[in-house]
Amino acid sequence: MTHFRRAAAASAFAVSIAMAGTAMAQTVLNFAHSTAQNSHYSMGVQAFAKTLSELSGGKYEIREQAAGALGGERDVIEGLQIGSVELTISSTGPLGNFVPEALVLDLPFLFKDYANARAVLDGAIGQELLDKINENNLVGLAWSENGFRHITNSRQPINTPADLNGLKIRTMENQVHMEAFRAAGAAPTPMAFPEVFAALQQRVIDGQENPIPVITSAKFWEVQDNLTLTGHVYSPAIILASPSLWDGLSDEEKGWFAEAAKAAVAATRAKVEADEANGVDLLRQNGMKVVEKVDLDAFRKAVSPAYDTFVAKYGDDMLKRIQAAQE
Ligand code: EAX
Repeated sequence: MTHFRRAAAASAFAVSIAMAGTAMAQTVLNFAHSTAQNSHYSMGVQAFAKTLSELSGGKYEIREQAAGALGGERDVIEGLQIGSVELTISSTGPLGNFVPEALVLDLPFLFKDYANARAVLDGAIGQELLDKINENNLVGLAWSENGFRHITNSRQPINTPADLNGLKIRTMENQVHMEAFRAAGAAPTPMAFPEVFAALQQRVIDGQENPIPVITSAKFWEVQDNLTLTGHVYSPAIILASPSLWDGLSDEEKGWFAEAAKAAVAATRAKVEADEANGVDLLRQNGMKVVEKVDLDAFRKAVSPAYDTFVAKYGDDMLKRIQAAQE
């Protein structure tokens, strides 16, 4: 059954409940994401569900669709646009395909640390990008978090960019990331996240890159031997709603969803912090070899052509403003 038919069936489920008995009058909304149950995203969905149920007196119930149950992130975002899915938390990986202005966020080494990234996304620049999202048949509820991305692989420890040479590294479906890894000498292989574990297991690809919360919740130690802590990209996540859901809400209800999104962001960020504190040890305990001392300047230099390509295509206005906001 294709993900669209699955989503359509699930949405029909939401509608049928409402018709079943006016007394119940409950609407069940699908909230999809690509990571495992109880991952950083899942904590956000659970907080969203709790807050929305409380504020709506049980009128709205969230049905978590974890681990790519409704398809990869790009599929789900398309589903939001046609109304077959109601809510998602997604990385910005595929978002640039729908909102090119958001691609700036995927430039490597753009954000200095979590504090700076959160401050920029919670501020005027973050709001401006949410407004751009709202112009593209999507509803941006809030900026959440995926985390700083690191490289794993099953071939060899990666100490320098030269060690990436010829490695087939899975990237998100994101032109900035593909350009960065290509420039660093790897063979970037764009792929939806739900396909990554099997592709690593079957050695179709050698490696991938993700934040610690994703590497741990996906148990990548089962298919990867090496981790290099490059922190090469701060990966935001975005909480999105479908316009067909949003346009049917009253102003009061829109306030409930906004509050629920705030609770979701706080829960996800807290889980990211916990995973950052304990995750590397967990990966080591499960047999991964970890390269911690990384020549970041060498990696910055190796991926810098991605900036040239980006600026040539999209200009440097927003880029300069994000850099200035961190000074
Ligand atoms: O958003 O595709 C990815 O590598 C993402 O980091 C993952 O789906 C979580």
